[in-house]
Amino acid sequence: MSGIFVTFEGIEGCGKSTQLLMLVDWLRKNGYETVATREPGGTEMGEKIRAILQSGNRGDVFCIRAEILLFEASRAQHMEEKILPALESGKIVLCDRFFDSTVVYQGAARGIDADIVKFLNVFASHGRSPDLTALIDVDVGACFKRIAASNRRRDRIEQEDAIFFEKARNCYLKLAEEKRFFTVDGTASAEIIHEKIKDEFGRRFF
Ligand code: T5A
Repeated sequence: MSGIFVTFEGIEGCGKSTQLLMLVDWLRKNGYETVATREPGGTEMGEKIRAILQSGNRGDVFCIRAEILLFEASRAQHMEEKILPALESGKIVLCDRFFDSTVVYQGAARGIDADIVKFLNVFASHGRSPDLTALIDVDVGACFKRIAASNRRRDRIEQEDAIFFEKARNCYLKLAEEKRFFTVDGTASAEIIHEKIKDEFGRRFF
């Protein structure tokens, strides 16, 4: 039996982690075996790669080819060790970011050729795409305010400027024309967004 693979995407601070947790909670309460995970990370190796990717500051010597390969290395391990086995055993997998983040951040925002990004994404993901991707859309200014309000250190990528995140957001909105996506206005309350995602999930899979 094949499980269901759902990913959550959006620029920093859009509220995707909040929504993922709310959906996990709802699914588990309704008796569905659900795995919650994230990228980069999700495995022991992936979490070490995540620490490398997020440490340091914007502008540190960190070549973009090395950066994309680290995201893909984390993904390859994640697919093989955690996501594919869970899907093969019929579970629902909810993942905070997946290969659309690479299209958006390393492709559109950093400028790596789209065909190279696509090739690496297919290779690392074993050609498995999400069944549904929830895009939580919030404008860059509002996201910056949320991050500032959270009072935590901005990681290396979060230190990028508004132009970088505008490119990322525009690319997300373009990607979201695909049927796989469900776009929701992330400026509504967390409860309203959750209702919408839950309805869409039910409509597609139940
Ligand atoms: N990356 C990742 C790449 O460059 N390439 C890749 O291939 C991949 C996989 C990962 C970083 O790596 C990059 C992108 C990222 O820079 P991450 O762990 O996903 O980072 O971190 P962020 O995107 O920065 O995620 P955050 O956890 O900071 O933000 P979320 O998940 O968008 O938002 P969340 O839910 O934590 O909420 C942020 C704040 O907003 C509030 C929350 O309480 C919190 O304070 N909030 C709301 N406020 C008002 N209204 C709502 N509806 C709200 N929902 C949440």
